[in-house]
Amino acid sequence: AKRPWFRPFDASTRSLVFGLQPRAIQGMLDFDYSCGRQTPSVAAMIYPFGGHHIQKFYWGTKETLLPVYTSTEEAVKKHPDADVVVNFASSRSVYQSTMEMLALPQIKAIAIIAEGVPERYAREILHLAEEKHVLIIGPATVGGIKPGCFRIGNSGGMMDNIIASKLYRPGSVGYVSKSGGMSNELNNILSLVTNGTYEGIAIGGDRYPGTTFIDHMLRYEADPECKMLVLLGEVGGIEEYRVIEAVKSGKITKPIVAWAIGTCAKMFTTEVQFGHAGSMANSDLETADAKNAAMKAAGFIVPDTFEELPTVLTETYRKLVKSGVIKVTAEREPPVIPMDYKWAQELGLIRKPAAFISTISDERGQELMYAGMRISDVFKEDIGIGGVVSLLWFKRRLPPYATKFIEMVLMLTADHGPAVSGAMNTIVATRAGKDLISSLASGLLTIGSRFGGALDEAAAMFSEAKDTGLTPREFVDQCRKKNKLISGIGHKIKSVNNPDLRVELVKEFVQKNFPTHTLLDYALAVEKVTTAKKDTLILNVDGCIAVCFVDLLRDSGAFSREEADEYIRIGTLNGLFVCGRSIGFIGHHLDQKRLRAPLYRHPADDIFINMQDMSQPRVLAKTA
Ligand code: Q5B
Repeated sequence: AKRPWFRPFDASTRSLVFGLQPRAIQGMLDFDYSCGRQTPSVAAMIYPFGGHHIQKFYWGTKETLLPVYTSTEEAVKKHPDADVVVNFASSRSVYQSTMEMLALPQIKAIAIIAEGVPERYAREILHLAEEKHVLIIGPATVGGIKPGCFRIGNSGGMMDNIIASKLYRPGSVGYVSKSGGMSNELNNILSLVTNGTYEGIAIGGDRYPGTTFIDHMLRYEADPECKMLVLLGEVGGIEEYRVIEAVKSGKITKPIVAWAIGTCAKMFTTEVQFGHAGSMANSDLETADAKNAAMKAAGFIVPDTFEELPTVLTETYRKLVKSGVIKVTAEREPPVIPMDYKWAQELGLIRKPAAFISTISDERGQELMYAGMRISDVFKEDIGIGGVVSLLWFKRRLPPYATKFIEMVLMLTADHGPAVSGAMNTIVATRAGKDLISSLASGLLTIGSRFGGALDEAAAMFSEAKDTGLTPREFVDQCRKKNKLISGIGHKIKSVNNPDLRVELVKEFVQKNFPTHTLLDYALAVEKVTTAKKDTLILNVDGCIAVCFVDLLRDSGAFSREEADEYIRIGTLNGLFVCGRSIGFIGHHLDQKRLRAPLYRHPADDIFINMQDMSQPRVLAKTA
């Protein structure tokens, strides 16, 4: 839409946002929605990295999608209705991106948000923008706001502020200030003592802003909808004097309420630099007092103190209402803007049942916690990996002999050579070119009832047999009758005559350190029966660890009987083998990588291949 020169933003303004600024964009869309706009004021985003994509935003209670382009040129082509860019580029890249924007005739206004833009760059931008008749707001600014129409980035603050200051509909007062924070203050004051803001621009605090007070004051003067002007100047620079000239020469005739901030500078004995780069008086003319006096002398309405600003605003506004310049219209109901879920939750206005419950660790506070224990205490108290397992698996500290036992198990099960199922799988996967995690997973997936994963079933079978009062022989006979192998019994190569020393180490530790080892004793009695049949039917490493762990769960005093039974029932103990053996599998993966081992192909002569010729259609004989 063609807009008059003095009105760069209206209710149909469409903009492009340079930079990924989802929060600011959501704020702009929420503002649009509160104004009753039919189309969002943001048409698209520009982000040079990461390729084309779309991002999702709220539009009222519904959702909408905005495209992200990699160049302003492309965005402009795709959105011929967008003539404003809100440029969130950093101080490093803002020069280049703004110069590119200025080369596109479709762009009529650019807000530059970045702080710390080198003054040389700011002046070059300013020069080219003047040549191209492009309105620049900034740098170092929040932007500005046109109530009921358009909001630049985060101007106006949070939505509750926007609603409280009635920025969802236009008022009659146009203001220009340097600071975004002071703009918010003005929006608030104007909503209380007048019919509100018509347009407000924060030109930014740098020494070379793209547009200055006079540029916006002249626009407001020309805009018939703007009835009253406010100039919030500050110490430093001479821009206020250009507005004074305009008033003196009759270019500006509308009433101006004005104040230059920084009158307190005289209370300091040295020169004062306020928050903005340009807010320092380099001569008497640039002091806030001199400016206030000059503005007053020129006929501006200048209060004696900043605190009196609302009073003079009220008086000026009332006069304009009385004289019929401002027609007071009926207020519309403030719009209801759906509150952002996170914000509402923070304010304690809503609650929602959590989808997940977690009770073992927490990283939300200052320090990571394992079952309520600070990570620093984990190290201070040197609880070791056994202690960490006891916290994260059982949510409690276990006695030292128990954590030592866990550590022993992890160390014992860490590896058993390259020939076992899991190591083989890891090696074959690695040699097929797979990465560490895939190769590890390939090995871990072999852990099951025959290999390494017999602990849980062994714990369940032995404890049930013992609890139901079966003698070891009755237990073995019963299993045989049911054609059921006893989990935890038997080994491919270890036997009575070639004992598994890992099992010997576990037995020795448990017999020496555990308060009781009833189930271990029972399992050893079962082993006597099975090895009498075949000497490889020993209590294997899975079985031995499993029964000892049941003894620990039941008799350490750290668990109730119900808890102990539950850990057996829900399947906990295979985790020990998984944990331990992961160390070995990773070792095998790294070993193969180091060896540059090529793709493995199993020799065909090692596979008995028996294939029938099934290539002809099969006709089944008909039965009578
Ligand atoms: N028989 C382990 O089998 C193995 C019997 C049984 C009653 C049994 C087998 C078994 C239960 C599962 C188990 C964990 C498959 C093993 C581990 C980690 C490892 C591995 C490593 C590491 C071995 C011969 C005769 C037959 C069978 C009978 C066998 N097992 N009777 N209860 N449990 N065990 N797995 O040697 O009359 O001749 O027909 O499944 O606990 O995985 O190092 O390699 O650290 O990596 O092939 O230590 O015992 O024996 O199947 O030829 O059977 O004994 O019925 O009787 P084998 P088979 P019959 S530790």
